[in-house]
Amino acid sequence: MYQRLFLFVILVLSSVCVHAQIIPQPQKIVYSEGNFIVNNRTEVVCLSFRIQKQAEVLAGYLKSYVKGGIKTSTKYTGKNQIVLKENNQLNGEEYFITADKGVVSCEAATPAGMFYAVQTLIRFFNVSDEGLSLKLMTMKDSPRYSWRGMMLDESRHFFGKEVVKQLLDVMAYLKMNRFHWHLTDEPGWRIEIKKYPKLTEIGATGNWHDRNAPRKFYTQDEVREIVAYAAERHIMVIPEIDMPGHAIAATRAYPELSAGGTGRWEGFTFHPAKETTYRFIDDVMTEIAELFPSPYVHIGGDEVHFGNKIWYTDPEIQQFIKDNRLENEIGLEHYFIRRACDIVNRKGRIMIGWDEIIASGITPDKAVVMWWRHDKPEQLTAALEKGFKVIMTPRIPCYFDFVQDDSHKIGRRWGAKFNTLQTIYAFPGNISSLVVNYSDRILGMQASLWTERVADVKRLYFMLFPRLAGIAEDAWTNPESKDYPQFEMKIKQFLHYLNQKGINYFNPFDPESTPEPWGPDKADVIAEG
Ligand code: TNX
Repeated sequence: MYQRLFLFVILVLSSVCVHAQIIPQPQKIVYSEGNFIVNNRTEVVCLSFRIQKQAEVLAGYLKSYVKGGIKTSTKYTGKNQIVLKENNQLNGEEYFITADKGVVSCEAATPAGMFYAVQTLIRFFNVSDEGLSLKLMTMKDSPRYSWRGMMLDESRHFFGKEVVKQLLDVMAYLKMNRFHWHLTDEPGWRIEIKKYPKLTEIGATGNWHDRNAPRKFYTQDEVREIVAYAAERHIMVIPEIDMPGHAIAATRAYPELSAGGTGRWEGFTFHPAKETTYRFIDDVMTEIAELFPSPYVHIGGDEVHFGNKIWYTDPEIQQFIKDNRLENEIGLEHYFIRRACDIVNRKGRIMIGWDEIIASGITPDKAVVMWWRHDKPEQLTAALEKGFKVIMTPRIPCYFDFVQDDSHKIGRRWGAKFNTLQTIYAFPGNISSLVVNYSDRILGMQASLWTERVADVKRLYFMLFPRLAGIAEDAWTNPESKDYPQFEMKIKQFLHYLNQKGINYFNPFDPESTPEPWGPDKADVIAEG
């Protein structure tokens, strides 16, 4: 008797798990009684060439579970079939799945939508000794936001192609679709530019911890390989070439492009008053535009005031401000951004910049704003009110170089604030009125991982996981379909997935089981505001 009861409880529990197994949570699922059983007479039917690849992915998956294999067909019979069909009524990434006893159908308007449908379907099959089955249901799903991103800083530390590919795999698993690649900054320039070979001959040496670390960068072939790998997973790669500040790696390679300066800030900015600088940017952008099909190119634009002291005294720069009636150094900074924007636009791309660009005089048709200063919500308001499209990545809670547990010693804090899985999951609730009022201007959000204090892969994954799953669900799932206790259950399964892939993570349910990986330097321990 007790045994039966026990079995019953297990069954009920496992069906609860079936309901809760996927991140991000689909917008709507309605289950009904019964199962669709996959056997060796089941056919995968594809009704359109455009989505053929997804049919192959599905058939490939099913084959490994069904003795005697799976058939593919192009004829609809309505009996024991899994049907993939185009439905042009749906939006780009939207998909429907209906499972009844005779037919499972997946519908989407685009290959991206069908990619998500098939990935989802695969994860809803129950695997048992008898084979595969699927609980009967209808699912309607589409993302809340079109920009579901992750930024990786590979200038401070370089991780390389295999790591990036693995990250792209996990992103796709979480239905994330934008990889923002921070490729240049102070320690290293990480992308080959044919016209300026010294950028990587000289500029790629060193990292945040070690000025003399061996050269690390991506060749153009490797960039193409990664862009293609991402595209197969419906992920767009957006390069960032940071300017006019954070330019030390570039100015070390080509001192003639530097504005000068001393000590820590020597070469921090490009020379804003020299035509050669703008010619350089134009040339670099020509190669960037050839390599990246993305409609966007990110030009940074952040934190210029940190390192542009020399602008205030350099006679050539001061003369330039006068000649061009730029008023002051901030006017010059804005002039620089306008020129960069113009160059990017002339390559046929929309510029993205950090939220400093809002006041530069560029118009919303030319650029998109990335809001990062959580302590300046007025920047978000200003961008939206001016009509800019905005991507949200405020430090709190989207910067993953912040610690995720109070016991952690390496990484940032903002006063008492840091970024736990739970605070990430609550986003963007705290700014909801803006988010609602300007919903059509908010492209979405991203996690941004700066790597000053992330020197190796173990620590990289520790900082990213499982928090990235929080951003994935924030960006995909409407608030009314989100549920934190259920999300925590799914995170436990996500940790299993990471285990299988050999990917490191922080376990928020048992912090002691995953001690914080130490950085290479005692100075890594920071608790700054
Ligand atoms: C600010 S965000 C920066 C980065 C740092 C980061 C560290 C931004 C546009 N600039 O250069 O790496 O803080 O959290």
